[in-house]
Amino acid sequence: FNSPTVCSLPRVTIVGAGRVGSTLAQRIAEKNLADVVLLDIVEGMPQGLALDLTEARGIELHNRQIIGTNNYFDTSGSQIVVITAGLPRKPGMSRDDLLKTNAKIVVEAAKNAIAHSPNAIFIVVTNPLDVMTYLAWQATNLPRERIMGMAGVLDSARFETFIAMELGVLPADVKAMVLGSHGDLMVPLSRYATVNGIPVTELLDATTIERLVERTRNGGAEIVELMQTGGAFFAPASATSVMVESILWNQSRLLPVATYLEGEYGLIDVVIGVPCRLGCGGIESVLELNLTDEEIKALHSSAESVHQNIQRSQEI
Ligand code: TXD
Repeated sequence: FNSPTVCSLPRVTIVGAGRVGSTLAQRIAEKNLADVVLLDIVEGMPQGLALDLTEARGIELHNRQIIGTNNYFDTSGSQIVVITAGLPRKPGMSRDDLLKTNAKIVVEAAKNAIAHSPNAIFIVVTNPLDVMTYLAWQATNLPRERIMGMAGVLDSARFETFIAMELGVLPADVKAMVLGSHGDLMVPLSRYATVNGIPVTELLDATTIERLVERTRNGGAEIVELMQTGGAFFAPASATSVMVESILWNQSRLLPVATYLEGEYGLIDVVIGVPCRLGCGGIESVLELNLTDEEIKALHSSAESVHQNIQRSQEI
């Protein structure tokens, strides 16, 4: 045989080859979405993970390339860059406790990655999510369509899971949206949650729904408390892969995405989760839902806490 022709396949770079990053690499490769470059600051680690994932290709029946590296040069020409680099929470820590350390890491990662992939769409995963997305947006100077944060898809999946568990129905039949910041002030929209179109409010009483909302708000901490070392990573990786897929395959899915707001919902110069249509250009549009006064108030206090942390981060 002659050497195979080298074709240009979609490439996704994941900065931070920790638990979320490496699981995401596995999801992207095994779903056949793109070739993956896994980058980490720890020498040898991303290379080892990439080799391990590569050795599973024959069994998992895919042929995606997975590269491990410590050098941004190897990330060149990526269509999507996902930033998961940073520290995760320890028991008792809030996401905001990570602010200082992770701000430095994310800004540096975003600047390095954009220098090598000037046309990429960025998805930030590192906590505190909304602030990190804002800082990455500032550091890259990208239009808001091309830089976003993942949290709402995960928080919604958690809410859907708890509803499905309560009702004993298939999780995929439950649809819900959680807006706002990724933290205690997130805004699960119970009145829009359905089981195959039937409003959850018809199926569960208000006290039960409130209990499930509380569990959703506490979803990340519940796992941190159980695991004691690090936080959730399987569902976060799945949630991120859905956003990657919607962008690469131009699916135009309507998902809760952390985005820079320019007046929508009466909010300016802040990043929080709202429904966005995700396609090959990134965020194709931001949907302004009709919210009740109470929901708007909750969204605004969520935004206010992000705003305060953005201010704190600028003082660092
Ligand atoms: O919903 C969400 N957005 C989240 C966010 C859901 C789950 C996890 N969330 C956050 O993602 C979590 O709070 C952390 O801030 C990140 C990554 O979580 P993960 O659990 O993957 O943390 P790990 O396993 O510690 O991995 C972090 C990796 C680790 O391998 C470090 O060596 C690497 O990041 N790291 C770096 N890579 C490149 N460059 C720099 N500077 C760097 N610093 C650390």
